Amino acid sequence: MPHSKLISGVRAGERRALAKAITLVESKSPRDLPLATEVLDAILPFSGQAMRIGISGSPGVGKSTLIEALGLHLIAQGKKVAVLAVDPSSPVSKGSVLGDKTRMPRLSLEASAFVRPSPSGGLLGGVARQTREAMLLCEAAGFDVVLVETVGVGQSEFAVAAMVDTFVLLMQPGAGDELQGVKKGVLELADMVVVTKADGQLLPLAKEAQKAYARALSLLRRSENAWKVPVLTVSSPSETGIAALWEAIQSHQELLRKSDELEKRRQDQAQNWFWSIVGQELLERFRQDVHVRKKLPGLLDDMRVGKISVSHAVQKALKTTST
Ligand SMILES: Nc1nc2c(ncn2[C@@H]2O[C@H](COP(=O)(O)OP(=O)(O)OP(=O)(O)O)[C@@H](O)[C@H]2O)c(=O)[nH]1
Ligand SMILES: [Mg+2]
Repeated sequence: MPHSKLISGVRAGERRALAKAITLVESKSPRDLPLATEVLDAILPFSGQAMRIGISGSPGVGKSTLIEALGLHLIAQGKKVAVLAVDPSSPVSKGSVLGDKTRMPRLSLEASAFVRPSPSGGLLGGVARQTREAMLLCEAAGFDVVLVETVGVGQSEFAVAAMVDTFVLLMQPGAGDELQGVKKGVLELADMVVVTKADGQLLPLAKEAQKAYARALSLLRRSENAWKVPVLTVSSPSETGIAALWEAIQSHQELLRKSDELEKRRQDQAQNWFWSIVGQELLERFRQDVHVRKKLPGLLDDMRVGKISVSHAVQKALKTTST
């Protein structure tokens, strides 16, 4: 497909063009980079109008089931919903979060939904960057809401929080030690906390967890704005709490928009991405540099046996680069 057709196809909301454009920005081939860059630049003026929402939580907490329920709720309101995933831990072929479509069987079939699995392989930085670019493409294709699912392993919550407006953290119902599984710093990222599986035998535990998180959050200081992080409960299969969750997301977005914080948040995020990509690329160039590759093993050996200090080894390595 010539790139002008690809761009106009994305703009017209054609799924095939959108899928192709996403594949292009996911490509690891240097040959595709100029075209990918051109497409991204062309669609950029038409991006930005969607609500960007991150959905995170530990494996099996109920992210996909909740996204399916929330997505269907939004489609019933006439919205177009895109779902993307950041999951560097499992290649798509092994059936990752979204690769396994059965997890969102109904949403995947909807004409107003676009469900895209995580790009396969690669390091978190690369996967997250491709997801962010896919998000821009979905916006240019006219999607009103972009939901980004990420499993709470490694640093992926941080990567997703850095590309969305509203970051939703899902928690399991559990007795007593609910807070144990929460990674340090992740609770601080949350714009809202949702306790899942608030049904059947788990309902009392979910209510207990809700109170515990509300207590924990009241002890956290968040200075940025007047937003008070709500703690909600949902039961996705019965859609209980889904409408309330959507209302909370809308309230958060309204607050961001009213205070001009949305614009600022997105600008800051773009700048942070810039530096993070510069960092990744420089590191990669350094690693690939012919001189570095020749000298590095010896340098590292000297450093390991204590012949030279770490900082001396760093200075020497940086001096060997050809750039
Ligand atoms: N009872 C009940 N079960 C749920 C609910 N939400 C999810 N489940 C079940 O929990 C299991 C995991 O749900 P998923 O939605 O796949 O969880 P996930 O967080 O997307 O999992 P990963 O993507 O593998 O990390 C499935 O068996 C769901 O049927 C809920 O609200 N109530
Ligand atoms: Mg999932």
